[in-house]
Amino acid sequence: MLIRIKTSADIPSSEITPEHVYRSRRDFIRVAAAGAVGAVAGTVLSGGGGGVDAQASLAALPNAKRNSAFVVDETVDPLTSYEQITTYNNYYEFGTRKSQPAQNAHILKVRPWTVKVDGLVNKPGDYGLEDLVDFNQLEERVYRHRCVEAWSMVMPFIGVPLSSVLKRVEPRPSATFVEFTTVFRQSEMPLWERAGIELPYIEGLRMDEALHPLTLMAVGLYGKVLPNQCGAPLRVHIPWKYGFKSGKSIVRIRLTDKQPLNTWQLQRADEYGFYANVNPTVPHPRWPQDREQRLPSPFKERKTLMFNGYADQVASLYSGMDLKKFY
Ligand SMILES: Nc1nc2c(c(=O)[nH]1)N[C@H]1C(S)=C(S)[C@@H](COP(=O)(O)O)O[C@H]1N2
Ligand SMILES: [Mo]
Repeated sequence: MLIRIKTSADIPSSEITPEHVYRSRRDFIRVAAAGAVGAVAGTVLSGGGGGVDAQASLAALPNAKRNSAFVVDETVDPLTSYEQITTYNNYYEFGTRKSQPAQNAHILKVRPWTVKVDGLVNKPGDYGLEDLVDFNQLEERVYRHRCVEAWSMVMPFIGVPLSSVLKRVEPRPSATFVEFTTVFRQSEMPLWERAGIELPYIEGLRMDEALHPLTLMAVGLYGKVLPNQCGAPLRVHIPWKYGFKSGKSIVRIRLTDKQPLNTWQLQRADEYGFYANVNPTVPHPRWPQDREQRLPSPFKERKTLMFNGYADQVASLYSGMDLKKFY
């Protein structure tokens, strides 16, 4: 335990902004302290074993420089705490309750990691993570993240644009969509049968959405590699879309000329579409979408913005489309 505490407090500093380092240090120290209390009490804090403790030893990504073109006004959108981001998750393969991924996702082996790239692409193959993502070009970006369930967070991700990943594998001109398949290993997912959705989890983007500079392939959070419950080691984040588009722990990228059937659309097509653009004017059939709960607030006191506040950058992708029809 002592060793763990020392490791977690000894966060190597980095080129990330000072407030950020301060904040992540403070959060890690808090997590480490909570872990110590759990150990003293004779239980693992998470109850499911090791989740929170494991985070304390995540590798730092010290070379990621903050890209000031992709940040938020933190006076309006303060960063959500590391603790909040990593203990309130949707990752149904590890349990459908928000607290369960933090307890169970550590079982997933994320190293080594291979991503199969196939379909309409000039350089198909099985790529190691480092062959797909240039770890010398990592950027830190602060993105809003809004779930279709109407809660939201503000997350300091580290990653590279998806466009840089696609450039390496050379999509053919005929490729008009990208499909992501996420990891499905029953032996490492004790609760998979209770997920209630088809697995593996599948998501997709139209090619112009995939190539949009906002679309991020994330490998890190708060200066360190992604914790498993947040989608380690590779997760896509499309900040103007509902969170379910952000496939976690991606193992396959397929280029295609047909619109992929994403998991939630397959599950309930009348409730979840392919586009899933954040849109306060189009209610979900069972609840409105015009307000949101910015965690940890328990209230929906914030107005949801069109395209989650990214309308200036992305509205043109959808000009002429009926967004009530293409929800
Ligand atoms: N493989 C997989 N990816 C997934 C999910 C999931 O259940 N399985 N949930 C999605 C949903 S609904 C949301 S809101 C986000 C949640 O990301 P977070 O836990 O980092 O907030 O992950 C998305 N990616
Ligand atoms: Mo979600």
